[in-house]
Amino acid sequence: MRILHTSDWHFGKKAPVIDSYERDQVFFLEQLSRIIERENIDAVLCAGDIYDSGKVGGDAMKLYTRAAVEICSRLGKTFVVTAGNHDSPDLLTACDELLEKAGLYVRGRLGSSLEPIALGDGKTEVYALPFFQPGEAAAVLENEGIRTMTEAVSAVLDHIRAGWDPGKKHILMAHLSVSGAELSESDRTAANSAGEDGHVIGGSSSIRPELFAGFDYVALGHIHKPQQLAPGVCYAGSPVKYSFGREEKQQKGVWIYDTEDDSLRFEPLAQLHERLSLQCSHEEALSRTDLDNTYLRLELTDRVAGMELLNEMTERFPLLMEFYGMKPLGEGVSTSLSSEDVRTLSPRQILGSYLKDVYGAELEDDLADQFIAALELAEKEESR
Ligand SMILES: [Mn+2]
Repeated sequence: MRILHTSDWHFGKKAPVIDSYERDQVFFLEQLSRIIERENIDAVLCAGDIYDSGKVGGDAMKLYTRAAVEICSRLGKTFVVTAGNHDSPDLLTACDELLEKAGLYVRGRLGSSLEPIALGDGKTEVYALPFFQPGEAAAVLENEGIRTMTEAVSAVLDHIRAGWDPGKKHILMAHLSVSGAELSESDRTAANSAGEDGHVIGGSSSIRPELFAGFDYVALGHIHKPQQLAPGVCYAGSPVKYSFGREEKQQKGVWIYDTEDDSLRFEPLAQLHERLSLQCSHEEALSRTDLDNTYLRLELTDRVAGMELLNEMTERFPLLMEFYGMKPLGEGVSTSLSSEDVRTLSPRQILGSYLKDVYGAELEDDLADQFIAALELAEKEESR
């Protein structure tokens, strides 16, 4: 059996400027179909966070439906989906018994996921764990001693291993933070467990890769950077670059695991839009003509941010998602204006002196004009 492992699609995720990442996600689904056909994949596993939230709109649901119909109906493959922390288990598991007849297996809660899903070769079993809390494990396993997440995962895996047929291949799906995993800025929830170096903290109470001993392959979701933590223990990561920072340079992709020879391969995914954080002068920014198709975070190092400048940059870079002007000179820098100056100088002179002291910048005419206009408007409002 050839298994394709993906996760963290985050359909319905909102985006600045472009509203949603739908076009990027469609671009991913098209690549996914081609990979499934070309690589003779038998089963596709998506380890949680199909949706970005439990309250997604119709467009996101259509996209998921499109993926499921493509994989199960047109391509005739098995598709296993688990609920991540962003998903609504109830939304995902609607009509689940009917869907199984079509090859789509959905697991939303821990209780129903402890029984394996038998794949077509009769020799491979998938244990598809959704995101869960220690309390759920304590209730399902009737073990009140379970308090922490590590105890919960450990008890659930012991329970599974105690009941399985040792003659078969065992694949685990899970949606959680495993120690040592490298995080990205779009890992909103997992970031709570991050150390200063941007990795999930290890230690005695953390979920270590060794906990998964005995499974032939572990298909993880939750962390957005694709990575292999230990032999056969992998995060697939999100298929789309959802944040600036570390994620800009990541190679997105899916894992392909073959149960016949235990081989594991990373299949890269292309991006419809690359992402870039650019920190440069106004002049350098204007010289870039290659960024029309790039999600951009721009910081100009020699201009104070104002509406006029923002408008200029927005026109120049259609996919500008974040914009910053120059930063103040440093902590504790303040203006040299005296109270006498404030009384005697004109508003334009006061602003000019402030920008020079705090930013080291010259006052430009357009910014001064906007400032004066705003001031006059405020005065008019006040005198009404
Ligand atoms: Mn996620």
